[in-house]
Amino acid sequence: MTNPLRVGVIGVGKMGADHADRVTSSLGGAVLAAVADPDTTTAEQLATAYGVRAFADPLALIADEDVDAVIIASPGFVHEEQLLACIDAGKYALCEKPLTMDAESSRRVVEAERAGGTPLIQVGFMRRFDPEYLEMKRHIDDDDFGRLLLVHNVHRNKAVPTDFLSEMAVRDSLVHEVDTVRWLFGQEITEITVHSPAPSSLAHDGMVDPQIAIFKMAGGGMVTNEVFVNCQVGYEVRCEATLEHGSLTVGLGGGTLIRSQNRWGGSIPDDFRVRFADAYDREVQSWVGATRRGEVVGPTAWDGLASTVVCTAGMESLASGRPVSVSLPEVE
Ligand code: ISE
Repeated sequence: MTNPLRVGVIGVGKMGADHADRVTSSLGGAVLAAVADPDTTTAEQLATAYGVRAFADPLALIADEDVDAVIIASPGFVHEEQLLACIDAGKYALCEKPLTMDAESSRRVVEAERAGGTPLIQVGFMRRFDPEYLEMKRHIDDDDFGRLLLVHNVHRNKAVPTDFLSEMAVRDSLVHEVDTVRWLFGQEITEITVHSPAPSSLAHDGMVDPQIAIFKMAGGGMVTNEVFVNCQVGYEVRCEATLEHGSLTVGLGGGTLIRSQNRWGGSIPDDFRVRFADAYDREVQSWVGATRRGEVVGPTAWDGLASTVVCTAGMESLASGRPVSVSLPEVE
């Protein structure tokens, strides 16, 4: 492909608007062609700001002949329909997580993609593009410190709205740790347990927050995860890997350390769009390059399916308090 990739963005919430901006202002090889959202007022505003077309119907954007490839940043419950339409139209898609809402619908997407004969879908697990995580992965793969034994993750959001349910801490937040450790270990998760400690008084009524999730990996390694989405402090994501001859930590905060007025410290970002801005840029740039070459790189639809299966088991464990075994489905 010699012409720039004409990208359509579906969903004009925070992530969609960020991606539209990214495609327009900071990437090479791509132009924004259109945006789509049933919220036509916001879609029109964004489209006018960038001088592109607005669609009320995401499926019409996917079918449009002047759109080469699609970024899906709509809510998870419409992903299946939109991904199937992309596969039908033979268009590459970068889809924000979760791939879909449950294991069955994720399986349908993977099967449709396989039946079409060409991999087209990348899932938006942006941590795989974060330089610190990439360095950790390189050390593990190069065997610099021996075998990977354990991973400890911390995932904290400053606060979430009152319609953010306990299950969403698994499906929408923990899903990143699920993908990250599958990638770091190069293995599947075979069991998940989600514990419900006494909740923070600042969690809204009925919300289990924080949560502690434990994963067992296929090779016998284990992973601990704290997910705390009303931590009040800011957005903090840390990951520590324990290996035979050392440990590696990601997310300690690499910003400027300020000493002033008898205090010292740095800053903590408000949300993931700031913490992972660079990773998102790299992710979307890599997707644009791969799409122009006719390839999919990074997390695939199968990775999306695997993470959905683990999170579905995680939500079951959250409800029962018991370990739940994970087995990935056969896919045709
Ligand atoms: C949000 O949807 C994300 O994807 C963020 O990366 C995650 O940290 C946050 O907890 C989710 O709610």
